[in-house]
Amino acid sequence: MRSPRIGARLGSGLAAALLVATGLAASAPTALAQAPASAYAGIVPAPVKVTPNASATFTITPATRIVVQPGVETAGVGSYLGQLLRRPTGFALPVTPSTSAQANTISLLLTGADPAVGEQGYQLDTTADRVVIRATTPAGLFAGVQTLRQLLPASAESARTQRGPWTVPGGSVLDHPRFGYRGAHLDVARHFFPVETVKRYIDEIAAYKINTLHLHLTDDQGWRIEIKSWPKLATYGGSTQVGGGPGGHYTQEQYKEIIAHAASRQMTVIPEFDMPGHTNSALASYAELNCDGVAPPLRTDIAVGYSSLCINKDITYKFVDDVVREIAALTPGKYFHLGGDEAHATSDADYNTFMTKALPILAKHGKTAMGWHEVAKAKPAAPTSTVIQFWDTKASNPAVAEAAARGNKVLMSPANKAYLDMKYNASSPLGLNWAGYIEVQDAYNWDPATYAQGVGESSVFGVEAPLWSETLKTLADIEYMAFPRLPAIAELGWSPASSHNWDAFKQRLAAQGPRWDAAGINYYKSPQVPWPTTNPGSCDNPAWESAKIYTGGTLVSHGNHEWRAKWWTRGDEPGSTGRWGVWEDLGSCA
Ligand code: TNX
Repeated sequence: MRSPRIGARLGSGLAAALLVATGLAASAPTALAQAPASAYAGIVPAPVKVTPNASATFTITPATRIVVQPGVETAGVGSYLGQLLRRPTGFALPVTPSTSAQANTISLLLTGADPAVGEQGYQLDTTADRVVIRATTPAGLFAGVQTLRQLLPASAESARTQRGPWTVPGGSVLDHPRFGYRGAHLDVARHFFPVETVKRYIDEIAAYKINTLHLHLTDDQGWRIEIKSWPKLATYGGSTQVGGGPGGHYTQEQYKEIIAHAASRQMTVIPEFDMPGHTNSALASYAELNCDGVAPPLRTDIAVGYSSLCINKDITYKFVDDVVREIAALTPGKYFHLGGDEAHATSDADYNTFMTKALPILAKHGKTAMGWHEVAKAKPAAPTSTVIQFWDTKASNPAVAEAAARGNKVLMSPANKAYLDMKYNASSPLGLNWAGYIEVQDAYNWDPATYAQGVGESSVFGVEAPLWSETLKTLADIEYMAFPRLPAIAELGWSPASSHNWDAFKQRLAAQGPRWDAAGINYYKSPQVPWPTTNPGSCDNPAWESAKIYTGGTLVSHGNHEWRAKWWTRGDEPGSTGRWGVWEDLGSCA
């Protein structure tokens, strides 16, 4: 897996990636050969256009300042950039408002951007004495900041002060997304995740220009948010989870905290309340929601399709109205997801009745509906404003094609490509496999605009990577399933279709590995990706050897990091079991 020739292979791969990303013709090999193994060629998602300038390098020093266009929103992006860079550099990096770029600054400006950047794109120019990011919106500046991060050494991702130097290679980027919506979904119902875990996941996916977090807040096994008018939903319905653990729920204050954190990462939260199926936790909490007036027991198994709200009771719609009213009032985003999937315990006629009554409740509270693709079958048809989330494993789904023909937009999450909870292969320790195994190349090799029959580019709302949590209990578990596949889906959502190329992508992905190592992200080291070779012995410790026995407290170097054995270990590769595994990551050696 780790051959000494990887360095050489990486060099040529980077040149190939550069070729794709810049759109240069294959007839310019000399120019490419002269280009350094440029950080510009390693950016994920691939930018629309990069133009490295090997003769200039900007270096962040203790005197560097961050300049922001006057205004609160831009100041927010500036202070975020400051937070990112202060920890590894140890520099002060003050943020000062000004309308122009100055020497020894990183400037975030809302003026002068190439109009091609649109609402979410940016332009980044690095010369010897400054970095200037220009955009038309704070979201664009934020995207530019994510690109800048990837131009810095990997150790810039460390939470502890590192040595530097903090160089940004000279060059320019002009960039804008293919789709306006690039989402990640997180199931906090099957296993509950605390606020800090959700915030950390937001931070990790924002780095790949994901701009929407779809929170799956309710399911059979748990109701995860306080509803003041129906308090038992959270206190009882949220009191367990898959496997029988204690579960948990967010207070409305905590939900607002998640939304505010997402907003500071230019990300919108879409709440999902899955109905009329996937509702056992609600039915267990309130007997009156059941047709027979009897509350079922809480469930901690992973079966699906057995629960349904009682379609012909008025109280069901009072319940829907109360939930939507309370949550809509706390949710700044336009969209509200009503689930609608796998309602196998609801007859088609009842399903239609439910959607006919429930969808207008969303509109009444000022929200536009999203639903899993079963919603496309509802009769009368859901309004054309309803976004249909495609999760099929088959390319042919006539109901979705008909909805697209009526004018509904379709969010692409095919389960056999984009589901981050599917195992990578038969030996993956986590995940399910009902939609197949999804290696990194499978997650990457599809086109959102041609995948589903009858759903062309103009019908595609965007892409989303769902992460269901039946088998996932911790942040490390989430990270292991999301990385490296989430960046693959993020690239499908952001990068031009013309840049799509697995051989180039895997090289760019490889360049992310040291960043995840430095950040302490627990990723799957797919054998499909030529991760850079390690740099043994660059710390003042012996290199880790897989055959050796180590006792607790021993220090080794591995993957350009320093590690301390937490207890007796043999054969456990540092980093392979997560941040708090057998080895403690003491940080990058850089
Ligand atoms: C199907 S996809 C589901 C979820 C499960 C998931 C597991 C969809 C809309 N429903 O309830 O958690 O499979 O992969």
